[in-house]
Amino acid sequence: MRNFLKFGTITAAALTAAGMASAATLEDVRAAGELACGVSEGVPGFSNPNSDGDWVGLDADICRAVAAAVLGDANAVRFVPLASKQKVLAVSSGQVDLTSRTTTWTMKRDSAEGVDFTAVVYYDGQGFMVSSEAGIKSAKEMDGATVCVTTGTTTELNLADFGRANGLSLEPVVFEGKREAVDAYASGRCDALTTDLSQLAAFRSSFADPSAHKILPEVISKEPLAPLVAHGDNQWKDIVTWVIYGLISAEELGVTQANVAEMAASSQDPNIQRMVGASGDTGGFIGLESSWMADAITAVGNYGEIYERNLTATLGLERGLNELWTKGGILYAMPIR
Ligand SMILES: N[C@@H](CCC(=O)N[C@@H](CS)C(=O)NCC(=O)O)C(=O)O
Repeated sequence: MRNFLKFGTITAAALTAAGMASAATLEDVRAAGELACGVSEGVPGFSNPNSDGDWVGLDADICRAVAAAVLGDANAVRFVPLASKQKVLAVSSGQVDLTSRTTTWTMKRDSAEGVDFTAVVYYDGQGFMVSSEAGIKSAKEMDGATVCVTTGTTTELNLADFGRANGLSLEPVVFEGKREAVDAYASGRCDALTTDLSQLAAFRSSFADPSAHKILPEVISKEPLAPLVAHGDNQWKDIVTWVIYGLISAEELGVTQANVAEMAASSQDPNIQRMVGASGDTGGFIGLESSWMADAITAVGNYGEIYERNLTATLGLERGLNELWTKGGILYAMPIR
């Protein structure tokens, strides 16, 4: 009961703060002329500053697509790096308009922490990375191991569950930020590093000698990663959700960054016409211009192009579950009509 009350208070406070800031997020974003987008502290492939200081990656591109759809300008994004433990509060309190940052959609976050998740942009799962020298082939051989982990993540609970379910004593070594956790692992302070598999691949690729580290085969959890917005502004949630569905639908329909203008001018496919603003007014359903998706696709390409550019080309991540439902994956966008 005490927990329930305490929780209720936090939620109400978060909602009040968010409610004030977000009842009309679309108007706020238009007035500001920019989208405040919460990103990671740096995960290659998802959100990471490049050598010019520009944020690149799949999560960063989702924000650019939303800015293009809402403001007609993919560059009108203010990227706000957030540590894991800040990522939910930053959006529930209105500090950012949207968080697009390797965040797992869980019941507790979605229902009791003042935020709403939009649509999954990457189906992930948690795994382990160990030194190749350790000669370990399976996470089940890790009894007695120390494991570096970041606080405020789903990772901590999954690690404890996995240890208990398999009768393994796994000692968590908990860090406040990702940099500390990764550095501690790299310097040999822990036997293993655990987080989402995509992040393990990203961190491994950033090491001087990636082959000195290996990712174990076990996938110990479901980590559906999705951008999140403050609870209480349905229109804003619809906007972010449908931009994501639009990017996935564009891949399904063969609309690309290179052909979108031509498609808008001459496609005879009614599904394409509705999406790119050539017929009907799908943008109007969510308070945007009819060119909302044409602008987003022109800026960043369709989901497949975003994935290829950020995750296949740089990290070699296969599509796997993140392939379209028509090609054996589970990506399935709701119809735009
Ligand atoms: N998907 C998980 C974990 C994601 C996560 O943030 N992981 C840590 C692992 S090291 C992190 O801080 N990553 C780097 C970053 O996002 O800046 C969650 O939503 O809790």
